[in-house]
Amino acid sequence: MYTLGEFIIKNRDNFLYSIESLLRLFSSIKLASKAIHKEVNKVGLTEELIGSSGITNIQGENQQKLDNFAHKAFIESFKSRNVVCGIASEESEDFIVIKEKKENFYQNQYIVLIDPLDGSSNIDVNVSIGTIFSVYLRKSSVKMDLTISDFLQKGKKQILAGYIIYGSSTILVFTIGKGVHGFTLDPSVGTFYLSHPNLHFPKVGSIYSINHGNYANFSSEIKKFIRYCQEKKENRPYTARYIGSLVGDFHRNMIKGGIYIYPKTDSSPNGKLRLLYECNPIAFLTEQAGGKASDGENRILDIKPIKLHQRTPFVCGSVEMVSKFEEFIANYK
Ligand code: P6P
Repeated sequence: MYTLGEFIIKNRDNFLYSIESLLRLFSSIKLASKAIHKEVNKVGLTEELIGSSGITNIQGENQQKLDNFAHKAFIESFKSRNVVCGIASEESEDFIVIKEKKENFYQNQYIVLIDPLDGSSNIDVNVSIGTIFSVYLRKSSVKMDLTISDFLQKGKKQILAGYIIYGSSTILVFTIGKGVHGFTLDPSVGTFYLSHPNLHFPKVGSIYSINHGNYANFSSEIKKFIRYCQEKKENRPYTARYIGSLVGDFHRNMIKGGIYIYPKTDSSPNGKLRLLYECNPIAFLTEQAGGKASDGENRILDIKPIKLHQRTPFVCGSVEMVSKFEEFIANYK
């Protein structure tokens, strides 16, 4: 079985940039994800990382202690590997500049946008949660200071995207634009091994993921699509599966076939999910796995970001299911 490092070296020709810098990026991601894995697996045993931190984050959400731990773990690990020049995190209002050590002045070309711990309301109830990350090359000259435009790049400019799912096992899933591959952590040796090569969405599936609790707030076309999923016809009714953790719902749907929808609602007119560090990386993975990702009308990876924490309606999954959803949006608008 290939380790993550062996896999990257074996497929080095697939990466357009320095393989050393890619290995450094992954070294940072692995280091932080192992630290989070360790805490997630025993969160019920110590008071120190369970429950709320008492802080309301930039999203106006009640930050969990483990959110803060995960945020710090990634910041520190990217700093220590000296490969990233800037980070935008769900847990911080502004982007974070990482001062480059002179000896690597030309190494630190990478911009990371991250949701350090997505689905954290599930931490205390032992349901899968995840980290989602998105990587770009900086746009501004290395001789200049970073600017917000380094972070507000279209999703189609991503060079690397992925997630770590902390569930019954800890799996790192990523793409560099040459397919989607999953690596499972063997905690006994602290190594990620290739376990899911070339992950691919089935063209059509039988799972739909949406929060039915918002039904009263959905537009008429969303309600019609839900009723379509539920009617007895062809390969329907679909099965409803929604765990309140994007990474968990996405990972299952990519393997089994399905569609995940977080549309706009009365209370969230732009949807809930954030474009830069949730929808763009998941959309890159979706397309690389043969699926489709949009806001119901526009391809996610083509959306020009305006603000760091902007939200967007989001649908992703098996091509035929997403296309049918988009048909409902177009026909009943
Ligand atoms: P709701 C978690 O907060 C998250 O960002 C996604 O991981 C998840 O799919 C969604 O929000 C759940 O939101 O409103 O259905 O509880």
